Amino acid sequence: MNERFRGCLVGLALGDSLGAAFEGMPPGDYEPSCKAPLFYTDDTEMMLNLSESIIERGEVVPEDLARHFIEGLNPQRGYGYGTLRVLSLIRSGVPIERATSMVFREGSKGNGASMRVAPVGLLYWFDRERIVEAATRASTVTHTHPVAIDGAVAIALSVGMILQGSSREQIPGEIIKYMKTNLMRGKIDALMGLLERGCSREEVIRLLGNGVLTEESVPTAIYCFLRYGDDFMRAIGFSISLGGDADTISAMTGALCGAWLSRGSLPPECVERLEDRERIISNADGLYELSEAIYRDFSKHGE
Ligand code: R7I
Ligand code: MG
Ligand code: MG
Repeated sequence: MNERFRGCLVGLALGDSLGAAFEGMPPGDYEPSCKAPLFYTDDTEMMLNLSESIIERGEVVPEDLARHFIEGLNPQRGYGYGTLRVLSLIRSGVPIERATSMVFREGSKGNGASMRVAPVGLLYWFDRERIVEAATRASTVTHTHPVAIDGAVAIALSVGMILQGSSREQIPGEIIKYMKTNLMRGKIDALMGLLERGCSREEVIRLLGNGVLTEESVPTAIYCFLRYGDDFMRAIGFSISLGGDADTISAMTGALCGAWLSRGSLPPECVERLEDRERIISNADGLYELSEAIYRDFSKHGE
């Protein structure tokens, strides 16, 4: 189990850093390469900030999470405009609930909440209701649009179901039950259809998307995992070949594949070159320890 936690966070960071070179590119036959050092972007940075806040506080505490996002922010890592703006408003004293609706009226529906949320699925893997609740809380510090929340819930639940030992086929049919928006229900339904009949890269882009919005990237990443999840580099290679928001689609694909395969099955020549890998692994271990304690309590009280 500990190795799956590590696989999930290392997989996310690998996907992010391998995809970073292709963010904003048109679709193409790109080869992810581990020959040079692998530097991560905002996707991994926010995941680390979220993990560290959870480990310190034992749960998702929005004010503490905002503090970690603000203090841990390196503006060179390619943050979304809305997220930067919301964090800057919070830093200047605007309450979180107000700041999140000052950039986009209904709140951002960028994929920034989904790309970082995997630690929540790890923490509460044994309890879907808790995953939904905590993923929502972890999103709404920056992303309050219902589609952004659905995306984060979908990724966190997928991670949780992998750890519960669900088969890959079971995952989309389960997570669709937790989607609150028709848009995300429709996209997850579409991805199930594509898995059944097989399809080209162009169809994946046309029907699921490769963009920065939640509905254009979260279903795509889940699709990449479900189609190629037994082979990490193949899954990441496919997600990168879609172009568009390549770092983020690959980060989410990588988190799911890594949880599925465990750390030992990730390519060692890539893990070796990954920036901050010790910090990433230590976060996975901290989450594992915390999750074990919560799980023991959960089993004892039969909650
Ligand atoms: O969601 P967010 O943190 O961005 C994450 C992305 C990932 O690809 C990272 O790798 C990084 O590159 O950025 O940041 P936001 O700015 O909240 O959302 C991303 C973008 O989605 C925005 O800059 C807008 O272009 C778009 N967007 C919207 N457009 C119209 N209406 C988000 N919400 C809306 C909306 O409501
Ligand atoms: Mg990024
Ligand atoms: Mg991105």
